[in-house]
Amino acid sequence: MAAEAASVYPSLENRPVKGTICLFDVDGTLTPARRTVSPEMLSLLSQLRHKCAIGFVGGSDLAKQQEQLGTASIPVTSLFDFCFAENGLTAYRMGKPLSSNSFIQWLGEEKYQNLVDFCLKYIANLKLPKKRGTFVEFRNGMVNISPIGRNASVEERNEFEAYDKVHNIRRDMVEALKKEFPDYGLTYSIGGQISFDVFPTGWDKTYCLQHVENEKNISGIEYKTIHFFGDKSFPGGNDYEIFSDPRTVGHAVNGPEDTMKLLKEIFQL
Ligand code: M1P
Repeated sequence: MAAEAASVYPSLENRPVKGTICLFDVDGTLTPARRTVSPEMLSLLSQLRHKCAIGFVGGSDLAKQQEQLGTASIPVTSLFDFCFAENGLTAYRMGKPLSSNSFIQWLGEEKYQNLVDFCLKYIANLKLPKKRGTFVEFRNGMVNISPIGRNASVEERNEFEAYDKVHNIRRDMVEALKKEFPDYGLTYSIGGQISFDVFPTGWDKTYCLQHVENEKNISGIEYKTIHFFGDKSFPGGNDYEIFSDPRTVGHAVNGPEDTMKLLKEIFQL
């Protein structure tokens, strides 16, 4: 998608398929896991943006989505009409920020420290083929916990993922957390390869839909058809809630190629 193309999209009110928006998960849907988007995908998204509104909704923070979807000279916020990082807790509409929310504000310092201390002790007692660094990543809207550590290389990630499939490290840790903090109102989501996300119940990807619904108060557009594309749309996956939400038309995909195939079929691109 050429940088200059961003300026020639019709305004949201003037898109041919006006009441429709397509929302995409990022990892495994627009890009291969943790990798960058292909030129083919960007070109298809650009074509789609001439027809209807487009947005992404990712679990990671905006910096990571910038790495995966944008370039040094192209901000990711110019490539989509709506950018929902951290499930929409950090949100942009037409390149401008919308109201944001934070996990620490919601949970409070004391409970947060109880949670982190428990996780670090639990991980200290785990025996794994490898441990690296950054076991807890504090984000605006959630905390991300990784038993191997977020500094793992791509190879180490793949190794952990395979190990976890057999030994259920993440599943067991999530069960232990649920047991320890039953009254914290938290949801645990195993979305990627090496970690799981912890956030207030209801702050899953459906959180971003309030911004989509609020569009009627901004431009007057009511998005009656909200397509969602995600590769983790199965129960327990981090796309499941928005995929199965009655407000969306959910599409389960098995990678970027599959997403492109579906888009071509649905929108005759
Ligand atoms: O978008 C899916 C997940 O991607 C990453 O997971 P992992 O590092 O385990 O592969 C994380 O950014 C996670 O928060 C996110 O849900």
